[in-house]
Amino acid sequence: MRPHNYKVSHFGEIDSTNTQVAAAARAGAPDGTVYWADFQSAGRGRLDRVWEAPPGSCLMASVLIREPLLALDRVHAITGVVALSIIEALGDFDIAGAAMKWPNDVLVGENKLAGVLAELVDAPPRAAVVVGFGINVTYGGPPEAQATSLAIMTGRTLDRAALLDAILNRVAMNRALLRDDAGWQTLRERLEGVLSTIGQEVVVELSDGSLTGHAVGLSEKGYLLLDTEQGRREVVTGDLRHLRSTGRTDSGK
Ligand code: BT5
Repeated sequence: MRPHNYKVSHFGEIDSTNTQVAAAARAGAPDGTVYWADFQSAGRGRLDRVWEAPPGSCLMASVLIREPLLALDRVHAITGVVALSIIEALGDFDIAGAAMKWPNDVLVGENKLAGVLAELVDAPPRAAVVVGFGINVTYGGPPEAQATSLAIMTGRTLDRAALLDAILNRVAMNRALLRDDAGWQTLRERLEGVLSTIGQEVVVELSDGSLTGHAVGLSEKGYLLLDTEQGRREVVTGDLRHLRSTGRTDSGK
């Protein structure tokens, strides 16, 4: 059952649900505005990359989140809230095995099942975040991507509307964890629990070069902690590649 405070609109075709929810946000759309579409003609990933899927093969949706009292340094964790919610919602359908790759992917093994794209919308006085996600239901991803789908994983074709409802329910619960310190600690621990990046040797591409290290956990602020040859570093954002698993340690806690 869908929480009452969502206003959900479905589109056969749209350019990008993120683009259109952002436009709606600038025009004053309320918290909980959700657009989802069968097909996107201009679906977007991060850094001007493309998100693509044939009609009806992928759950593509964007949610408007207005958390006016949220500290600015917690806004980045909305991506994690949604990735965690996707993984938990899959669990509601008895689908296990999905994990989060920092900062915004949901993987099965090393294959990409879903991507999350959170964008800050400048709509003073109530700044808002549009958070979109694409989850491959029957589409196995573009040829150049190392990807998978729920159908490949399970042999089942999930109902996209039912999956959307389950995710929206989880988001409603998990976003509340952002609002106070106890919730924040819980969220950090849950994210550490679903992050397959932790315990891996990784390379992060930063704007000024790359950084190789062992991912050990999330910092107090919710950023990725890497043990590198130059010591422990906190990584705020960047493109990340998993090199190999080195096993989890508790040193990041
Ligand atoms: C992401 O970007 O993974 C975020 C994707 C967010 C898509 C949703 S769909 C609803 C909403 N509206 C939008 O316009 N966007 C959001 P990034 O980490 O930059 O990954 C992008 C890369 O994923 C591409 O360069 C491809 O290699 C790959 N890719 C594209 N389509 C894919 C698919 N269907 N499955 C798996 N990988 C894909």
